[in-house]
Amino acid sequence: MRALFSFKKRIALIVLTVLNLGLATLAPMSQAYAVPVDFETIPGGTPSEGLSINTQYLATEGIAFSLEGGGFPVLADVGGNQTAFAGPPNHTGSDNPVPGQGIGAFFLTDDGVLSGLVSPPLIVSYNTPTSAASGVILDIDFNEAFTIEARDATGIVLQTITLAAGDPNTGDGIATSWSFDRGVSDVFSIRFVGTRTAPGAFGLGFDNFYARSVTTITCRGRGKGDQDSVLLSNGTHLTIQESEVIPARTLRSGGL
Ligand SMILES: [Ca+2]
Ligand SMILES: [Ca+2]
Ligand SMILES: [Ca+2]
Ligand SMILES: [Ca+2]
Repeated sequence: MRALFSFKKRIALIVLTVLNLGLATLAPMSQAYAVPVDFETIPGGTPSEGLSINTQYLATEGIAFSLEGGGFPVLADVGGNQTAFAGPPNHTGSDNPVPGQGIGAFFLTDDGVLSGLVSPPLIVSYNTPTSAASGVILDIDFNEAFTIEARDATGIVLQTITLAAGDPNTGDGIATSWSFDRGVSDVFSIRFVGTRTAPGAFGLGFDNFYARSVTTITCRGRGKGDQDSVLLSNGTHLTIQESEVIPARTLRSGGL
């Protein structure tokens, strides 16, 4: 019997047992799929305002960050110096989201300079392609618009998402969710670019980034000790072993 299972639900039901991959391979992989890149911790470092983010997530997520035209994005801290956006009340706050947006203490911005109406686009590059990604963009207000482009290996745009001020769940200090799930792993990079024509200053706020997602889990076994094959969105196969009897049912696999 075959079924599709939500990875999150499955992870609560099973104990992952690596049968055809080394443990060293699984450890970063399970971490990558279980939690987003939220910049509250940095692999190999400590988060701080202005910290350059480039290849810190290459080993764990298979991604690298850069700015189009050269250089790298930097971390912004909530509060403190204003380097990314003006939040509530009424655009007077310093890099502060509306309470409850799940941003924590740190997020990613562009060049860390809040001035002018343009900023260099953020590029996320993948070492192996993904089919899906999701995250949030902060403080889309005034007449700002963000364009998110999923691109192939040659930079051709495969899919575009546009987030514009005035859309549902946008506004001063709001974290606006975005996601794509193409069903085929053909995305080698994602480009984030924002525009604004209203007087003021433009800056990027980027957080809670799921770089990849499970697309399909094929379950062959139902009984304790049975083995299932898990196909991850990057094309990697994992074999898992049931730790208990799983009732037969079908669930759609959602983006993590
Ligand atoms: Ca964060
Ligand atoms: Ca700050
Ligand atoms: Ca804004
Ligand atoms: Ca604002």
